[in-house]
Amino acid sequence: MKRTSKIAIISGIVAVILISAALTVHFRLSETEKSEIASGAEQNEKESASQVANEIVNSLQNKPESEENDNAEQGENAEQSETTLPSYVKIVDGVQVVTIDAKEFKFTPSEIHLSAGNAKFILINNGVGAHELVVYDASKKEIVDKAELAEDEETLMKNVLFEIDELEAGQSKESDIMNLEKGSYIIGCHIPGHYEAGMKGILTIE
Ligand SMILES: [Cu+2]
Repeated sequence: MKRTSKIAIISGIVAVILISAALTVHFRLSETEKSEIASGAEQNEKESASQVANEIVNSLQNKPESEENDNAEQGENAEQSETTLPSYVKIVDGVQVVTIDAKEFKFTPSEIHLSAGNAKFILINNGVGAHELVVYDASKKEIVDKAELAEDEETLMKNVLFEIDELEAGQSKESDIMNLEKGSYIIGCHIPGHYEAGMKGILTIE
């Protein structure tokens, strides 16, 4: 083989190596770019998803986002109520759903805080005997107590905000959805002796 053809072959090989190296670098770069673009898009998606979530939470609380931004104090309050939403409350389709556990002789929770508006209650009897839930305005305690003693059902019905009737052990029952107004209410189990034994609590609607 002539020297010139050897040089031509070697330089041909070198050229192929250089071109393939250049192509590899280019390909890897574009892969990196692609994944960068992809992760950027993912981030955007995540951001818009959390924005949507915030909007839903805001609409549930009937607090427009602009109002929150206009007033720093109000924004702070909104944040506080979000972070302190008690474990016994779940928001389902804009309704506050409160789950109360009843057993001898205690309601859990016994101090309930809700916002005015739609709410429903689920009573679960985790005790061994029967229990019930009666809710009435705190100012009507005397009337309700007297009516209880006298077994005056009519007066009771008039003065009670709502009740979930006697449940046997292991049963649970939910109330209707009610539009609750601000106020202080008493919750109690009115099966004889239960209220006195500690089956009572307060419901504050703000
Ligand atoms: Cu009871």
